[in-house]
Amino acid sequence: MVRPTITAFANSPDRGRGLARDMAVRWALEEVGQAYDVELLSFKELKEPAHRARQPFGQIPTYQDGDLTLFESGAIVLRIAESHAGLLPEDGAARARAIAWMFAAKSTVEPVIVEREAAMLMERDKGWYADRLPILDERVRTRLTDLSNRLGQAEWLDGEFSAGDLLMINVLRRPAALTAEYPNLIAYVARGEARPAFKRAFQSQHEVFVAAAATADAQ
Ligand code: GTB
Repeated sequence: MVRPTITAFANSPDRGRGLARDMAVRWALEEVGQAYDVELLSFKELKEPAHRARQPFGQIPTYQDGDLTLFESGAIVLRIAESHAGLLPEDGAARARAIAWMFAAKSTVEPVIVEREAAMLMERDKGWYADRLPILDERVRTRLTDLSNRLGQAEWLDGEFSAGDLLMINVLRRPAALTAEYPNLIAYVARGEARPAFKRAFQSQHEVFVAAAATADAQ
């Protein structure tokens, strides 16, 4: 059987912390027990026509499985979850709710965190930064307070662990997420990170960083 191939950074700026979006795809593949190959790409290769043919925006991750080529980490995780058992409930209504949490992670929670992160990385030296950062902080807190209230002391967002939890936990792991202000969200992320599949995914992306660092040292 042909294994799917994903793409990831050859030199991830996160230095092996599992913050780039291939992490969610790796974690999903590990959860369902699907072996996979990884094609590592330089920043130059990302923007070349061969990669843009599979990812129009010149980004990672992508997913190739037989004739199917996909981009967008959320769509890839959904495809993995739909084509394997283990990441979406069998019951139709529960399945739809789990998919709603996937969309919530990617379109309701992630954008405010990414906006804050982008400002912290790229606007620090701008005159407006000191005024803008508290506004972005509050937007993140608005989302996380609601998420924290909904999760309460539950283990996962809606019953069993699902692809919705997987994507949400990936989003909450971003350093700009302010997750540290919410004890139940800290515990939720820790439960995700304790899963053997998460650990395997983390380890495999971390090994890419270790190997790249060793090569750089040898040069
Ligand atoms: N919506 C797309 C998806 O979910 O697949 C977004 C994909 C995306 O943003 N990919 C980024 C990329 O390829 C890598 S993950 N960027 C290169 C480019 O746009 O030229 C974003 C990311 C990058 C670095 C860190 N980090 O260093 O901590 C974290 C997250």
